Amino acid sequence: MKKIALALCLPLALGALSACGGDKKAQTPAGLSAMDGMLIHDGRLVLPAVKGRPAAGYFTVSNQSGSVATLTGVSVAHTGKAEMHVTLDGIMEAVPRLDIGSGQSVSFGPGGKHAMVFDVSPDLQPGGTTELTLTFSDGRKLTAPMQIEAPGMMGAMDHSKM
Ligand SMILES: [Cu+2]
Repeated sequence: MKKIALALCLPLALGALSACGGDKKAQTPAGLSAMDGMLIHDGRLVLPAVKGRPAAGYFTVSNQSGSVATLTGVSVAHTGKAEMHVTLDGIMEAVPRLDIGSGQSVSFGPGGKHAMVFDVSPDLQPGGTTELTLTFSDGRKLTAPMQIEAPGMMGAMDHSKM
C-alpha cells in the first residue's frame, strides 16, 4: 500500500512543496534531479549525414521506481526541439507519450523508437558529449550524458519525407 500513497503524494508535491512533509522526494527540486529508480543508459546522438537535417537520439530508459512512468518529452542540450518518433513498417510516426511500466526498460534505437533532434549546433562534434533530458507527465525530469557519434549507415535516417 505504500506505493499507492506515494503515487498520490507526488502530484500534490508539485503544487505545494510542504504537502508531503518528511518525504525526501518532495524536497528534491523538480528541475534537474535524478528520479528515484529511473535510469538512462547508453545515450548517444548520431549526427545527420547531411548538414541541416535532424540528428537521431538513442538511449535506453529503465524504470525501477515501483510505479508507471509516462515519458512525455525529450530534449538535447545545444539543439533545437526534439520529438519522439517510432518507425513501424518503414513509416515514421510521432509518439506524444510513452508509458514505461515498473520493472520495464524501453530502448530507443535505430529502426525503432528514436528522438528526432532538430537544429543541431555545429559545436556538437563526433567524440564529444551533450546532455539528454527526459520529461515525464508529472513534470519531473531526468538527465544523462549523450555520446556524440558521426553519421553512419545505422544512424543515417532519412527524415526528408517528414
Ligand atoms: Cu524520426
